[in-house]
Amino acid sequence: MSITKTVDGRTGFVTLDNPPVNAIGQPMRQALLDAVTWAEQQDLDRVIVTGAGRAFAAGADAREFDGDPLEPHLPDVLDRIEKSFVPWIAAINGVALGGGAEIALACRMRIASPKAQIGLPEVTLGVVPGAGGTQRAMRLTGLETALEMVALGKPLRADEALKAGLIHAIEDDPVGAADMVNTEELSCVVPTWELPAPEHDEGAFAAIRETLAKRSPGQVAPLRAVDAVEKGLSLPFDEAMRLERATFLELKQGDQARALRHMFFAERAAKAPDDLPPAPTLTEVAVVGGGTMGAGIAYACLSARLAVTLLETDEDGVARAQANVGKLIDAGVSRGRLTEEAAQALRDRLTCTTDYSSAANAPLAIEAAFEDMAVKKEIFAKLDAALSPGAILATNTSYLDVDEIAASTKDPSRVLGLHFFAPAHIMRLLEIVKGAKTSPEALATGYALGKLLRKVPVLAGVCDGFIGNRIYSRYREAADTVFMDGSTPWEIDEAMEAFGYAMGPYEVADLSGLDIGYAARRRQDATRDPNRRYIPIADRMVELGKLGKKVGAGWYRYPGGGGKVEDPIVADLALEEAHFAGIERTEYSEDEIVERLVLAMINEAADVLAEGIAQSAADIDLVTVFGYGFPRWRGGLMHYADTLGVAHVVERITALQSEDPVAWKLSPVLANCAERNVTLADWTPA
Ligand code: T1G
Repeated sequence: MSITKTVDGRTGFVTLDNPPVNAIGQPMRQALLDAVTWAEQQDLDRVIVTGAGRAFAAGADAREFDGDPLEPHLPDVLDRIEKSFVPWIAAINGVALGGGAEIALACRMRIASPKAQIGLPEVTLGVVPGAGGTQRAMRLTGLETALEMVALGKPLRADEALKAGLIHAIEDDPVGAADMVNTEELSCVVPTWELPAPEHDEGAFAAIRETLAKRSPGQVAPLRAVDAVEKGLSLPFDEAMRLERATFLELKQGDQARALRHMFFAERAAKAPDDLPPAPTLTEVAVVGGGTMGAGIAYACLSARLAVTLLETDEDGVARAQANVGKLIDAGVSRGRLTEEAAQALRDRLTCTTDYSSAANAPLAIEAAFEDMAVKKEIFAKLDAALSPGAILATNTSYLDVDEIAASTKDPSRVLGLHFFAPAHIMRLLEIVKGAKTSPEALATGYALGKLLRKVPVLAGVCDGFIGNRIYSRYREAADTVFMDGSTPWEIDEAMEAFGYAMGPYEVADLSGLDIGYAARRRQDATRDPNRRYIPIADRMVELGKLGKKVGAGWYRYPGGGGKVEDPIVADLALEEAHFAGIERTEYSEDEIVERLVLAMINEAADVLAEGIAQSAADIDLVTVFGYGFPRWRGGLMHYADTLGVAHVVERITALQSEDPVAWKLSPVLANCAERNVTLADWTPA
């Protein structure tokens, strides 16, 4: 299916019909082109184009972008529509994005339903609009709105689009309204391409480029979209269209577009495995622990319309839990995300209590208590006693052994890990940790919750740190090694921010607290390889009470006012420790810092794959981007490794072995991929 065509009187109706969101592939482009000729043979005074189902059109079919462009090309189709003697009206019934919006912009008129959205999000896929978005939008809305649309990719709601001049009207029935437009009036509407381009405005271009420098450093497409608009101001329309198209074709083959397309589809592929039993319908859950994580999880569940019984150990805990969730609800209201009525509905669905029997009917309980095995076992024993034998019991632990917790319950098959990331109601990643005895039903319940909360679910096996924290621990170790051997936290953070992280590892550690890493290292003392180099600086920081921003000083000092300053004591610590260790410190370049930290993560991630802790390289990409801030426009850690080339990665890690053969022991998966000349994306256990 691609479009359906009907005639009623002198009105032709064209419906874009390619479920689920009318992506515009080659068949639809051909059918649209044919429909223009068809319409010209029907004695019509208009064609109304609309979308079947919930969308008008989601844009060009991004699955075609890896291959050569297939005719007819969308700009040519839209040129035919725009210049036909039968005027087309877009009845925008839902989202009109990318090429979908461009179809609408090429129509003579645009009438949208109140819930419609119109946007040019191509930059989120690493490209620019390729069918007139950079040239037509500005002719309708003026420069500032058009620049924001093409460079930031944020869609306009119908009311915003009307105000901006992008559409002519908002109607509950856009198709019916389009059919009622006075023919005379319709014939007087100037085709978009004939409208004058706006005057050049230095300030507008400077402003958007300044915004991009802050919001999307390193990303190419937004800047090129702005360039296409700017160049279009002084070119004939057709020439400007050719320049836009050339930019689109160039970018779609580039690393950043490939990376962003990879993330787009990987995120949508993150679903419950087909072989799991049908997901249960969840209407209520129990959450144990009303601290930061528990309150965040409870708020996320309340926001997904679940009833929540939040269990605490005593009345003080109950009051604290109530207050923590209440704060999140109030913040939702103050930020305009929740009406007071909606907020009250959340409050009405929340029960905070010490009485576990209140949760007797909950099909799922999520434990989010203190990270101590004894505490967790005690909680699971109480859940075992209070909930039904079929209830699924989940722990939010970020590193403790899920199998050990499961073994303490009557039926370990009901136990799994649901590892949320702080803030739990905002971070999209959810690691679904499968214990040795976790049943398919338990996993199906975990995925069902993840879907309800609109999380990105990733299946993880049991090991210290599962997927994300295990890779992150190696990242931190590599950073401390570079620090010990020559760089400063400031230099390391700057290097990783230049690579694309919003924040470097030292600033992140100051935010989360150095005591967390300290506890992790103490936990690993008993099992750490005695031959593995150990960097003691972070321990000394904790022993000095430098726990991070929460105490005003960690790797940096926070003298108030929001900024951070380097702390000479920290640099002295490194010098002292390096002296004790007899190390000749090195001045690492930014590239050398990035290479060491990223290769360390790639090597560890390859071992995570080798051990079956992660199911695929794409899953590791989801974890690193949605849980740890790896730059999305690099496609996630393993996609980035494939961009570097596995052979190059192996060669560089091998070279680093001369510095430390233990830390740089090459993962067998990397060796295997290099040997078989396969990408990490395509790696499967032999
Ligand atoms: N191409 C291919 N498949 C697409 C697609 C697209 N543009 N958009 C969605 N899908 C698939 C998606 O993979 C999923 O597949 C299913 O549709 C439902 O999507 C020339 C060059 C429209 C807001 O960037 O933002 O036009 O998993 O789960 O949550 O200038 O999809 O079911 O197999 O996301 O309701 C520009 C991308 C393209 C918009 C709906 N357009 N899509 O969200 O459903 S470039 C975009 C979205 C372009 C032109 C340029 C969302 C949505 P599956 P979904 P949803």
